[in-house]
Amino acid sequence: MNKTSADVKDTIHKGLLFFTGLQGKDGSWRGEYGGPQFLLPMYVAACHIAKRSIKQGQKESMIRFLKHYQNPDGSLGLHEEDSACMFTTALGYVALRMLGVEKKDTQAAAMRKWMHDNGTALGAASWGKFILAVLNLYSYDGLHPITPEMWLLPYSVPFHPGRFWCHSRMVYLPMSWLYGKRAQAPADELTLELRQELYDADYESIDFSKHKDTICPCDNIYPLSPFYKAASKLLQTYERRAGGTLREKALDEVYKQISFEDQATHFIDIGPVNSVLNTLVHHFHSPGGPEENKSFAALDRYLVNTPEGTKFNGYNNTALWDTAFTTQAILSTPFVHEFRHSLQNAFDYINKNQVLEDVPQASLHYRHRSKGGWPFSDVEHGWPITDCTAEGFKAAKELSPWVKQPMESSRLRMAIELILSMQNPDGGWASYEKKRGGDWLEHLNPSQVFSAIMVDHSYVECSSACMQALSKARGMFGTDMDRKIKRAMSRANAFVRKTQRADGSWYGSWAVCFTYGTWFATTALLAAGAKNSDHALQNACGFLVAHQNPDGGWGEHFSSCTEQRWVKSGSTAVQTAWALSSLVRCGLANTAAAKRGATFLMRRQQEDGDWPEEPLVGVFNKTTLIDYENYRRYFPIWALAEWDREATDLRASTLE
Ligand code: LAN
Repeated sequence: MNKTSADVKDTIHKGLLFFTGLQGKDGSWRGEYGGPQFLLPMYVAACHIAKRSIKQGQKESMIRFLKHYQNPDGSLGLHEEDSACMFTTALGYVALRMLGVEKKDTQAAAMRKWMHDNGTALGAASWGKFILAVLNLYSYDGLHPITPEMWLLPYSVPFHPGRFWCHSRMVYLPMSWLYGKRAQAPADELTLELRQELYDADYESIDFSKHKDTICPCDNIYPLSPFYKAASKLLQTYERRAGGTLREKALDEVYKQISFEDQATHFIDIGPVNSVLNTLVHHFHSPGGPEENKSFAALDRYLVNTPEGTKFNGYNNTALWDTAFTTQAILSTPFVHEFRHSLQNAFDYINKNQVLEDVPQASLHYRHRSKGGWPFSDVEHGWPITDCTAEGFKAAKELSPWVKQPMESSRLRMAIELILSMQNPDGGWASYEKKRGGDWLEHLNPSQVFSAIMVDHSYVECSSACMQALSKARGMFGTDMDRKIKRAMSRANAFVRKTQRADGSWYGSWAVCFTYGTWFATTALLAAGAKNSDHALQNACGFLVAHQNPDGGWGEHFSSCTEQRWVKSGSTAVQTAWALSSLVRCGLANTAAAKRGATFLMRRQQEDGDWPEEPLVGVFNKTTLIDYENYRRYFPIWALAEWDREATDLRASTLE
């Protein structure tokens, strides 16, 4: 099919008509955020433990989800596209049974068979064992200790939990309370049945204390380190004697921290896992009390009905992130005027969802400043993130000429001050906070299925977003600020250059993979003033061009993330958009490679203006895919608009 340059604008316009139709009343865009398969089972477990009934229709929809992604061998994966994992299969099986699926159901039977063929639930990764222990389907003796007294250590101790990456910190916090109490649901009839179904020996005869390290090979993605095992031995000795006033004091402190997190986030909590675990803590602390009720009410916000059934989202929503990117995409097109109402509404959302206050007594709760930041979702959630702050700032600032009342300069300034306060000594930016502990802490990672969860360290994506925001803030807030920005930029520039790989690419941590990392990194260097002739940029573009598929698109497989090398796959619109935008920004719009990339994006668009669903591209902790539903919509629009603006030589010619 021959496409002409008029078609590019047509593609962009059709894409915008479709996508602006999906904008919410509050001005935001938000998408499905499923992917991980351990979240819904945890929620169902919490409902079972607290005896919260789930409506019949909802139950059926949850069952549909759990069955939909079952692998042909009967197992469930860690995420929707993953092969077998004992952690999720065991929890998924338990959830199905709790939702009313019978033992003899064909799909349940296939799951059970897979578990039994693969060593039973005794081989589940540690979070699986933990949830089973709370359900009274596993013994606390079979867990590595999660000692709450750790929270009483002085912060100067290099492994104080307050130094952990906030997501791990906030997951192990309620785990330590539940562990310290050995909180366990009373056994009911279903528990007794499940005890027989999950294991191949009589439950009472299993010596769980011998199974701390039992692990199914497919769950042993990151084996426990000898260092962790040695630390666990020490804690086990301690746990034999733990109790009395010290334990009480530790549990009190942990409970205070949990309550603080609930208050600060309106019970949404930082993420899906601690929101379920905090709910369980409240249940065991004051069953049926107001905290338990508020926690359950907040959990509802994570549930989402999809054609594949009810999922439990990986965050309360994706609104700020999606809205900030969509805004920038629209602003890059020639149709800004036509869509200005949509932009005004988007601005209102961004404007309303900036965090304007620090949390009270931040340091007592191991919290960094928040004032001026933007979260991933909304201000109610309230945890600011480096790159969300940066994207929020960029969107808000660039919208200024198009909205009735631009954001006040003092508020934009607050965002820049927050970004500056979060720069790491290595020049980069981490996700939520500054890096608080040494890399050696990763040896204490107990999860077995996630990598790099112990400390928040610098990421090229977060760093790039911050650098882009800083570069746009130049000249806005006076000479003193400009000096600070200049210093920060030069350190950041060095960080980005240092992390470039020998092949010219950058590794991306939060999406698959090198197209994402390279898009951010090249944009960062340009923001820091690099010229197109810069070797780092030329090498990056060389890398991208070398990996273009014959159909003109780019596609890398999820295993690029784990293997840390380009693993080729069929072209996707999202990855093609990242690659194309990188080439255009580096001055290569007028090349055959860019033209072929753009043509691929145009060909891929559906009649209705949307782009077809693609394999998941969001990632966390190297192993788990997560769905950024709207990436396939705004990134192609954005990349095509950038290309259309720059590709002067090709404008008149026909695109094959
Ligand atoms: C997210 C969601 C947003 C994401 C970006 C802002 C896109 C990224 O640029 C930085 C990292 C961040 C904030 C991120 C980190 C990991 C999260 C929080 C998630 C992928 C959403 C869910 C995931 C969380 C860790 C899931 C729970 C699992 C644990 C291992 C604690």
